[in-house]
This record gives sequence, C-alpha cells and structure tokens, in this order.
Amino acid sequence: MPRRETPTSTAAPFLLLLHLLLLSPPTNVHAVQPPTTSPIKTVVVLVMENRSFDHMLGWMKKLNPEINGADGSQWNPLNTSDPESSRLYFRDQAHYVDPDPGHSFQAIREQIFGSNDSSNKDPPPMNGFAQQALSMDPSANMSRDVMNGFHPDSVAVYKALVSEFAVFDRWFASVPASTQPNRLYVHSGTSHGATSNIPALLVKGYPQRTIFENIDGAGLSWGIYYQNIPATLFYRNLRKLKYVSRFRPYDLEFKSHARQGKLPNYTVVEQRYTDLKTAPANDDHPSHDVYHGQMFVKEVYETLRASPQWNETMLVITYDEHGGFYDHVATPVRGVPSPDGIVGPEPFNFTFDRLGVRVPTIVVSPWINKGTGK
Ligand SMILES: *[C@@H]1O[C@H](CO)[C@@H](O)[C@H](O)[C@H]1NC(C)=O
Ligand SMILES: *[C@@H]1O[C@H](CO)[C@@H](O)[C@H](O)[C@H]1NC(C)=O
Ligand SMILES: *[C@@H]1O[C@H](CO)[C@@H](O)[C@H](O)[C@H]1NC(C)=O
Ligand SMILES: *[C@@H]1O[C@H](CO)[C@@H](O)[C@H](O)[C@H]1NC(C)=O
Ligand SMILES: *[C@@H]1O[C@H](CO)[C@@H](O)[C@H](O)[C@H]1NC(C)=O
Ligand SMILES: *[C@@H]1O[C@H](CO)[C@@H](O)[C@H](O)[C@H]1NC(C)=O
Ligand SMILES: CC(=O)N[C@H]1CO[C@H](CO)[C@@H](O)[C@@H]1O
Repeated sequence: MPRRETPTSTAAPFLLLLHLLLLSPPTNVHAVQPPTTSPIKTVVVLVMENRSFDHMLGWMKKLNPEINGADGSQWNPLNTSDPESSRLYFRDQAHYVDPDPGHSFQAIREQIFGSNDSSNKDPPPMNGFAQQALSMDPSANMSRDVMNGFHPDSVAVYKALVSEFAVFDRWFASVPASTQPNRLYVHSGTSHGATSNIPALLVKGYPQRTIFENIDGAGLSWGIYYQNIPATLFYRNLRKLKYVSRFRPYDLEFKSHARQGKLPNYTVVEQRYTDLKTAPANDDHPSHDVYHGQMFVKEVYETLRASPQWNETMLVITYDEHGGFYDHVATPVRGVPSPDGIVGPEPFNFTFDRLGVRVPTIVVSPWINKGTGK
C-alpha cells in the first residue's frame, strides 16, 4: 500500500536533524567532502509535559494564519454515538487545570477514534476528547477543560517565541500512550515496547542504545542539566560510571556554563517534575501552573541568548505527549514504521504503527527567519 504521508514523530525528525547538524562533519581531513554548511554546534533540548498543540499554541493562528491552529469552529460531541449530542466548541479560555485529563493508551484511543474501535478509521475523527474526559469522572467533568486552549496573552513567552522563531505544526507524540514511553522515544527512537509508565521497569532501566552513546562515539560532547530527578536515567546505559559527570545540577551550572561558552554539543535541560517546598514544579503538567513552565522556558531562552554560544545554538522546545487535551489535526494511524519490531504488552499488543496526538514544538535559533509558521 502506498504511504500517504511521511510519518512524523518526536524522535524521527529529531534524530535526523541531529545527524545532519552534529554527526555529519567530516573527520578525515584528507577525504574530499563538502564542508558542513550548518553553523549549529550546540543543540539544546527541552521536553515539557502533557499538553496538546491546540491547547498551548492553537490560538497562535491569530498571530500567524499560516499556523495550522484553532479558530473556534472545532468541536467534539459529548457523546459520539448520539447524533443529537450537544457540542462543545474549542475555546481560548484555558487556565490552571486540575485534575489531570486521561492520556493512557485506552484513553487516547477513545479520544482520537471516538470509540474503542481503532480498526477502521483513517483519518481518525479526533472527536472523542470531550466524551473521554467526561467518562473518566462524571463528577469532575473535564470536558470543558480539554476543549480549551490558551489565549496567546496567557502564554506570553510562547507568544513571543512563536512570533520570532519557528513553530512545527505537524509534530506528533511518538506513541499514543503516556509520558514515559514518549520520553524514552525522544533520545533513543523507541520505547523498547513500553506503552505505559511501568515503575518497576523504569527503576530497572530500559536497555536500548541512545543518542548520547552515538554522540560520544562521534567524539562530541553531551550533558544533562537536571533539577530534581533526571528522567534520562530511565535509560540504563546512562547509569554507567563513566557518565556520572555528564549529569549537572541545573541551578548551579546551566547559567555559568552558558556564560562561559561551555555548553556541550547536545545539551538536555530537564525541568522540575515535582513540587518542592521552595520551588513549584515547572513542567507544565496539570495541575502544575503553566505560568511556572512559561517562566522556566523564558529563563532557558534568555540564558542561551546571552551566551557566547548563541550564534551556534539551536533550542528545541517540545512536549512528550498531549496530556488528554483536544487537538484537531488527525493523528497518523497507518504505515508508521516500528523502530525495532518489539510488540507491546497485552491486552493491546501494540505494534507501534500509529503515532500519538500532535504536540507543540518550537525551534529557536538566530539562524531561523522571523515568524516561520511551520
Ligand atoms: C562541539 O562543541 C565544541 C565546543 O563548543 C565545538 O568546538 C565543536 O565545534 C562542536 N562540534 C560540532 C561538530 O559542532
Ligand atoms: C450515548 O448515546 C447513546 C445513543 O443515544 C446511548 O445509548 C448512550 O447511553 C449514551 N451514553 C451516555 C454516556 O450517555
Ligand atoms: C472504552 O474502554 C474503556 C476501558 O478500557 C471504558 O472505560 C470506556 O467506557 C470504553 N469507552 C466506550 C466509548 O465504550
Ligand atoms: C459536562 O460539561 C459540559 C461542558 O460544560 C456540559 O455541557 C455537560 O452537560 C456536562 N455533563 C455532565 C454530565 O455534567
Ligand atoms: C555568527 O556566525 C556567522 C557565521 O558562522 C558569522 O559570520 C558571524 O560573524 C557570527 N556572529 C556573531 C555575532 O558572532
Ligand atoms: C496478544 O498476544 C497474546 C500473546 O501472544 C495473545 O495470547 C493474545 O491473544 C493477543 N491479543 C490480541 C488482542 O491480539
Ligand atoms: C511529571 C508529571 O507529572 N508528568 C505526568 C504526565 O503524565 C503521566 C502519565 O502519563 C504522569 O504519570 C506523569 O506524572
């Protein structure tokens, strides 16, 4: 069957981009190869938590009509099997959300297909978000919350970055599942079969090869600036003693390394995932206040901007998955290649042949033309 489109995932374009930027320059001076034209020497990656594209950036279409965002005409029925069901239209009134909308494998299946039957709908109708949110807990009724996005003025940092830099509006979560499978994909291109967060396996560590080892192998540098717990330690290979010094406390070292021009070629910045007494979580995950996430992104951006490395830096701000929030762009559900042939656990036996819901991605660099809509 011919493929209708090139599947996009958080990992695939990412690894490709990195390969082009960092891993391709010729190392053998005698070889006749075209010199690399990329001015980028430092790629900084920040993976925020649990928000869809439309929820965070959909209304940025007002600023730039080229962005495939929301305009208020999108809606979900409260009951997908009732043609008379009342409709919930997508709004721009999002605020602090508590509790957390569903984003398990089952929940996402119902959100994108409108039912638990994923067999026959391509493209999927993206009409089950309101219904799924209501069914999770009718007394909490999160239907309105998931059918809502931020007004650009409520996410002022993104508003500024979207006007100045590039927004990707066809970037989907790698797996239609929860946080950790998607986070595993980001730096290794696979979740090694995981379709949910399984604490025992996370503690044990996942065994796949990661981009960090590839970067090492190419003689380049990497570093992880973490706050409370580095999620990258869920890769077992990164627990090797030789890598201990690659893990740096964000608060103590990110700004000073940036100021001194010492950020490694592949720099990962991890946010605070849990509230501390003195510092609230800043990962954007509900119920964590988006304001703190915005302040964190601003701090990372301003730190890089003031660094002597700025002229050779690219910052990628992306999200692990959509967190249960509505998105109107149909998730690619056919022809997605499995990274390694590993089949997920029962009862779904998922073959990694479809992607998750669209997530926000913004790429920031002095080499990007202002306001690039895609
Ligand atoms: C890796 O980073 C170092 C230090 O910034 C830089 O000198 C070097 O050119 C970078 N390598 C590549 C391939 O960008
Ligand atoms: C949804 O609509 C169908 C068809 O009218 C009905 O059978 C079903 O009970 C409704 N579900 C809920 C949760 O109201
Ligand atoms: C889909 O399955 C889940 C259990 O996996 C169930 O809670 C939910 O009600 C089902 N949804 C529909 C629309 O049948
Ligand atoms: C849930 O919320 C929606 C939107 O506010 C509302 O239309 C609907 O009637 C509510 N349903 C229940 C069962 O509370
Ligand atoms: C940025 O890099 C380009 C090309 O590498 C160079 O021409 C330019 O002078 C640099 N600008 C600054 C401010 O360093
Ligand atoms: C999933 O795989 C198991 C083990 O191979 C098999 O017993 C089961 O029937 C499969 N389930 C589905 C829904 O295909
Ligand atoms: C950091 C954080 O709280 N992230 C949440 C995102 O969603 C997953 C479920 O996939 C939660 O387990 C995480 O806690």
